[in-house]
Amino acid sequence: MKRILTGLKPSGELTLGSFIGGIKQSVEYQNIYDSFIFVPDLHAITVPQDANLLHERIKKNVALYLACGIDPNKNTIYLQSENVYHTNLSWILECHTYMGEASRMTQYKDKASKKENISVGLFTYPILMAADILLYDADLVPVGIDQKQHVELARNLAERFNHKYGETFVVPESLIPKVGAKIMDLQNPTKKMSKSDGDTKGTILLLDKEEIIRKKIMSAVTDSENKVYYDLENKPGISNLLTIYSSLSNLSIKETEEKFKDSNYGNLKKEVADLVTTTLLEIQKKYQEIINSGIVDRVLENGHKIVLKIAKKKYDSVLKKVGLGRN
Ligand code: ATP
Ligand code: LTN
Repeated sequence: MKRILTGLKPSGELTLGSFIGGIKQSVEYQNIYDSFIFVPDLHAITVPQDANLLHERIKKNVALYLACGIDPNKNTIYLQSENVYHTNLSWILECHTYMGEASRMTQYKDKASKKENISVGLFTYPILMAADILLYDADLVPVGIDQKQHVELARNLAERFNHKYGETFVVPESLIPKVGAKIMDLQNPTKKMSKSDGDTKGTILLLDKEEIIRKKIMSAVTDSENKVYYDLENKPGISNLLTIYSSLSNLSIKETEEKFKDSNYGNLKKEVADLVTTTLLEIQKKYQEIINSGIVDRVLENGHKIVLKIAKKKYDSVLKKVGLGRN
């Protein structure tokens, strides 16, 4: 059975984008693949974090994974920072990464151009991500389109390492969802809906209250044509609403367009708001049952035990090949 591995970093509250572009896919994959899902908390500190909030969010995210349908019996669920082999392997991979290829990462260039005093960690994090993946021989890595380049880097590093030292790593492939690959900000639909950019007016959080969700959707930015059809370039706001509807209803974009072809923008927004609130209220109900039940700690303990063994074995073989340690 192929192994699939993914993670959502706890850099902010999980959003509708995280659900549609990430978690929802994983819920489907868990039935067909050997599934690993983790909290890449070390990735969160590439940008400044409040320690208390981060602690809280890590547990919250695991509870949300479970509430969204990630089944602990079908997934190995774990916390990255509890397993030192991620950072250990990352160092070895860093020493096999060229400055040129690391500098080409567009997400880094984009983020770096907008901020001052960025950390070295923000620059090297795709290499840590490669370690996250290669440590477990993952065949498939479901990610949003923005992360494809990072999975490419992991592929290149795996191939380079295998070529130099002999077969060591599985060369992973990214798995990009066709619909809902990118959910955009409701206020600025040419920008990804993000959990970490501070402004939450255009971002639906998975734990937002119903009135807030409705308000955010009803005030989504659209255009002045008042005709519903999918056109990413000229109608990014409407296309985004259609994408959200399509992803949550499991209708295709074509079918969704057809459904709303005679609707005005107000009606479309109302229907999208209904579907989003129904979906999220159900998740929130389960979340409330889980968050203080002790399940999260039990799941993480169990996952930790499993991944530590796998990671140690892989890391030891890497040390040996590279010539590190006493043999
Ligand atoms: P941020 O929201 O802080 O920009 P991120 O997307 O970089 O975070 P994660 O939350 O770790 O980081 O992303 C987990 C997965 O969910 C990634 O594969 C990412 O592409 C996907 N994802 C996150 N936001 C969206 C979105 N708005 N639309 C589609 N997929 C998304
Ligand atoms: N870098 C990713 C999160 C992430 C990840 C991973 C995803 C860290 N390690 C390994 C898949 C596999 C992000 O920022 N979205």
